[in-house]
Amino acid sequence: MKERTLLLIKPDAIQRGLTGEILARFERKGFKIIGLKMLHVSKELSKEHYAHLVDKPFYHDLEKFITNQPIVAAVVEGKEAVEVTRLIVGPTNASKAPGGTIRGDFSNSTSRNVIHASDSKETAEKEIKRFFKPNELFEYKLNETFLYASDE
Ligand code: IDP
Ligand code: MG
Repeated sequence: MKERTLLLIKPDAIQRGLTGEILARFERKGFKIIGLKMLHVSKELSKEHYAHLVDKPFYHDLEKFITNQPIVAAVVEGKEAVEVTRLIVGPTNASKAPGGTIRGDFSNSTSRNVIHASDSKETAEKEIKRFFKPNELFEYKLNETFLYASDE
């Protein structure tokens, strides 16, 4: 059940020097990083990515926050990547996120919750295309027999 999903390390995490720590958690779990880059999010890209939130009262702050400083975007691949990365990330309101999750360990806020992860397989496909061109994604071999059995 190999899947791909999109992660965005948000400006608050970059500013706080958490980029390496956050990426390390996905590597240690056994995910393969197949795309990685730093970029500035434009207002247009923000409106597309957060289309489900543009009418919310907090959208103006969210857009300002996400477009003001660079982010790091990553595509990770592995078993049940969409669901498992959401578990590693934790719930949106980081104040209520359990310890051991990224949001639980590094944030006490909903609006500055350090990371984005796609919320479904369909969203992941769209979001990966939104942030990465095909030639920015890399195929390479890892010896996955150390991660899980071939029938898992
Ligand atoms: P998610 O990031 O856990 O998928 P979404 O509901 O998709 O959560 O919201 C996207 C982002 O918008 C959140 O991560 C957070 O930064 C921001 N956001 C969502 N709800 C609120 C809110 O009630 N107040 C402030 N910011 C919010
Ligand atoms: Mg979301």
